[in-house]
Amino acid sequence: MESVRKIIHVDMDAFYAAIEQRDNPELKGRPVVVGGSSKRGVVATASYEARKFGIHSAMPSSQAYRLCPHAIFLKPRFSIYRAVSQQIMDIIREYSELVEPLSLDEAYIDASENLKGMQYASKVAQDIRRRIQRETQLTASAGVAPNKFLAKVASDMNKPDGLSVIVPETVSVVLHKLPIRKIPGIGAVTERKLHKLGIRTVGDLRAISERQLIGTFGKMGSWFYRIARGEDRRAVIPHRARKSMSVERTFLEDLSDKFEIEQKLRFLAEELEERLSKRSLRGRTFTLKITYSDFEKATRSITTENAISSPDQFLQMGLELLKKTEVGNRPIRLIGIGISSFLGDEEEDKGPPPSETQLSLLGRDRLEPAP
Ligand code: TTP
Ligand code: MG
Repeated sequence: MESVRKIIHVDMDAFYAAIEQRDNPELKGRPVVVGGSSKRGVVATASYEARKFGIHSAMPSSQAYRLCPHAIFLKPRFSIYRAVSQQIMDIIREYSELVEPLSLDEAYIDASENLKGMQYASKVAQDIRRRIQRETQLTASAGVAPNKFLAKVASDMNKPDGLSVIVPETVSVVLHKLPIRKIPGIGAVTERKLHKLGIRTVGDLRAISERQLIGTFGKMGSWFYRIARGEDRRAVIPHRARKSMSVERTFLEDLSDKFEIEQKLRFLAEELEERLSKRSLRGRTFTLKITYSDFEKATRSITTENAISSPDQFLQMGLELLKKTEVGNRPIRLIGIGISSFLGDEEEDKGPPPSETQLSLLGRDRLEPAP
């Protein structure tokens, strides 16, 4: 028989807002909203005091303002959040070699064989929570269970500053009323589809036969069948922090026209900015990559003092670097651009404040692979 795994999911409470409250004591106990402040901005997160007014992540800032005009609205300070994230992940990594960060503020830990030789995963989780609190003055919630899905459900059960444990005996009770949206792999589209079938909770899902689920959802159906029973065999996959981010295009036909190449670059610039802002990443090195039609490659890069972060900047630098290649005289089959030298932990962020589009794109970093 396969031995039972011990998985912990750690998730910081109101992460961005809690950091702002920590760093400015006047904000403690008050409704704080972090996000885009202008008309088109969205809420990244809200303190628990602000959530009482119905404010939540991804809500337009204008709506948040209507719900609670006396809330304090703040712009995000990404470099600080990244530094705190690093601190938390460093603490967690003292407990296990198998740590999988999901975003800046959450991670899965396989504590089956933890580095401290602790017998109980709940003890590991409590220890981690206590150390995070002591070393960052911030609270984390944690869930302990035999798999990733249940551990994540558990960490949500006792928020903020709580710990929950799900054991095999309590699985069906816990899952019964859970909204299907909490199932990994169920986004807005599948949720709507399931709602139309009258399926709103995991309990509802559990009442459907495996055959029927597979008939309707294909492979995903058998995943739903198992997850509805609290079964999830996904491994905790440790991965190191990303060092660069890039986008590229290979063309169906080789390109030599400068104007066409500039158009491609324009698209790539937008795409790169979107990807970077989704992950709250900003860096100082811009790289252009070219593959000529004979497969010879060329890369050119520029490093600046401040963050290079708008599509316009990417385009300008891309065009500048193109002049240093043979593009125009020699056809190319691929073009790519990327950003590296991310603004780091200790390093003070001297760049411009994030642009409006970045704020409106504030998405969560979902690193979890689709099941
Ligand atoms: P979450 O862990 O989802 O939220 P939270 O930590 O603010 O609150 P809690 O866990 O106590 O419910 O996300 C972590 C951070 O990621 C959050 O502080 C801000 C950012 N974020 C966004 O920028 N946009 C989003 O839509 C979400 C959900 C989070
Ligand atoms: Mg959180």
